Amino acid sequence: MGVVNTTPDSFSDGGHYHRHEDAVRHALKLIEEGADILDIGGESTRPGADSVSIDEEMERVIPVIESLVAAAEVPISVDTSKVEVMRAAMQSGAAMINDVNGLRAPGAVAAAAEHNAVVCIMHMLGEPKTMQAQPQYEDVIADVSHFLTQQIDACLEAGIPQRDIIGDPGIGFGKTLEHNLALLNSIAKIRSSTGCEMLIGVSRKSMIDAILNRPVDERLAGSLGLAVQAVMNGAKLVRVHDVRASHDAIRCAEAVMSASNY
Ligand code: 8Y7
Repeated sequence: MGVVNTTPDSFSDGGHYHRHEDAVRHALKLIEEGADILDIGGESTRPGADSVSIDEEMERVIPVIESLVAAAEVPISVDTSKVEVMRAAMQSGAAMINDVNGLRAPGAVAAAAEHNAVVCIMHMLGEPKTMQAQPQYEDVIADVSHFLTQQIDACLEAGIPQRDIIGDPGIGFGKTLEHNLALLNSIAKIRSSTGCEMLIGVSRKSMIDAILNRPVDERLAGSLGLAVQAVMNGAKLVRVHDVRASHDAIRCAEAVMSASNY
């Protein structure tokens, strides 16, 4: 899954892709680089970020989605927590809803079901504004699995088929480094306890800084190591900024994983 930001304040793209044409051009480049899905977002969810209005988010993402649905052959995902944006995106031809809020907004599950969306339910402790202030868990693996199971059950009840539901432990969303490492080391366990395929987002995240002490523009090698590890631990999808490098790293790791033993 390639990340397409339409946010002027996105921390990792420095706001270069906030204009419509730039976002579309960037998205098409990510497809050439090997992206199987594009994730279009209009609200920064970095720690401490302010939220944007419905109108502002619509203006950012909907024209980009419309252009990409017309120009691209891969499914388009909308990265939003707002029901209005979900609905507009699906009406514009998006196939998937990626919600860092785990479809907790009133009406979100129903909107996804009505539009036959594929959904990614992500776990987040608290809200982007405050989530990194002393996150605490009884048992991070059990707590995250429990939340995902609850939201997955709501989706199933609303008629979304199991195969269209993806889970995500939400790396960096209300988690310490130790929480993130434990979750990444337990992808297979979370997958089997929820019954869903897993999506993992680690690209350029601050946990790499916490391990290696690297600024955001020097986290590619760390991102690739974590992405390969996530796939080896059972992740089905990885959400990345650097599509070509991630594609190559993962394809090579997969070639070894699928080889026979002599
Ligand atoms: C994730 C995500 C972000 C993630 C899913 C960033 C929108 C922060 N991270 N969605 N979104 N999983 N499903 O660093 O880990 O890209 S935004």
